[in-house]
Amino acid sequence: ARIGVIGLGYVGLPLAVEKGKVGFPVIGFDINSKRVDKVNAGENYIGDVKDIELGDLVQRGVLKATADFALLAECDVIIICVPTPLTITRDPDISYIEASTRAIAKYLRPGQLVTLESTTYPGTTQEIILPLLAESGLEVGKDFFLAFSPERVDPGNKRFSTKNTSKVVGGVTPVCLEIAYTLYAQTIVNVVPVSSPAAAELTKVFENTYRAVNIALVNELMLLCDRMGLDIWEVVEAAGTKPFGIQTFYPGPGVGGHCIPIDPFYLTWKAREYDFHTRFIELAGEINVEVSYYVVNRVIRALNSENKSLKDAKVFVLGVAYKKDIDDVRESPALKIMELLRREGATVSYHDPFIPVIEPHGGSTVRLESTPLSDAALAEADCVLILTDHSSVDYERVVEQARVVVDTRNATKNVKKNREKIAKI
Ligand code: SAJ
Repeated sequence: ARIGVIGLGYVGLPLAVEKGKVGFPVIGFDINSKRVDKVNAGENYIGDVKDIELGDLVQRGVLKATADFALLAECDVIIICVPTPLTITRDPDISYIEASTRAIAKYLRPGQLVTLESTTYPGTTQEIILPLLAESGLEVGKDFFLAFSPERVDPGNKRFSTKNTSKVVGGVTPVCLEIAYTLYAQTIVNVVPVSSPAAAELTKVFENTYRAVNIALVNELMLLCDRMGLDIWEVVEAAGTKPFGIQTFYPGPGVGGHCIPIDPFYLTWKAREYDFHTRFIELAGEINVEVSYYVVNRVIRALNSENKSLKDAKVFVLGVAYKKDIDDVRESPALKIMELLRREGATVSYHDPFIPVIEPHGGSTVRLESTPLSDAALAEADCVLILTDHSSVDYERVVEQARVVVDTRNATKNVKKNREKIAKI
């Protein structure tokens, strides 16, 4: 069976390589011609994909990329892995899913299986995709087959890959489920069938909402611990020793990435259609946003201890990626925090080994480049602010050179000397 993957991003490209590696001929579709050219030149741009594997598959003609969606007609299986962001009013933006589906409908032919993998609100497959495909006149479950199966890749996770992460699948009809199940079972160790696409859609949004609310819980405790003079990091670690106990979450400067800050809003948006107000989930979202403002407060307090104010202070941020050892700055709380500091009159620079440049984006028109980590850069800052705890940074040196350090990730936990300089959230 020839497989078509629409969307060659952090989900689609690893998936295309996985399918290619087990022998399926794969066509990758993307509207971004630069990406198409890179893939066809064997040039990898996704951290979780091995350059050599991509290059080999392209070389052997197993995998090719195109922006010509007419080639969808050649595919027996079509997997949609396009982004599902929020609009500026923080409503679900499924325009990429709709555009992909319209392209598929144009070339839909008997025998094709279409599966959606993008994270979205429960009901998308049934209410949006199915009608668009049915316009072709073909009948679902008879002429073509439709399913939803969420991707669960955890960017940068070395232990769990596409292959050994259980795969949940929901089909529009029993035959759709059976065919989708068979497809996934050929390359994934454990496939978990559920009764409908909506059940599979909700499973995924639940998983990420679960993370968001648990992160909000430790963030709220972090705010309380600050007032009680307790160390939240010690408490979280100790609580983690409960047998079969809690999954350990850590406080931070806020939540970033393309999933955790976004997916819960897909659910709360859909819930309103059923006159249901997901208060708990929305409150968690508010707390995860509030902590970014709290970090600014901690910087102000650290500067005050040096008889300095935020105005005209030099703040040197260490780590802007949305989480450690990741080269992705999307929705990173660091962007918001640096903007807030600048608004208060601080001069903000940053160092991040994974993020050489921050292009102007929604929050600010400033284009920033990563400052090389030097003793001078550390010493001349009025405050060093650790927002992401990349493993490659020498925190002993950071604390030694800095005047004062605000650490939002407990990155300095192993630092022995100069601990009086560290303000831990
Ligand atoms: N964060 C905390 N405290 C924590 C955990 C995370 O503040 O205890 C922050 C991180 O710093 C980051 C944000 O939350 O800014 C999201 O981190 P994350 O690791 O939960 O999220 P992603 O988007 O990198 O990956 C997650 C996957 N994470 C894990 O399984 C650990 C998983 O939920 C999904 O497979 C993936 O999103 C997705 O694509 O949906």
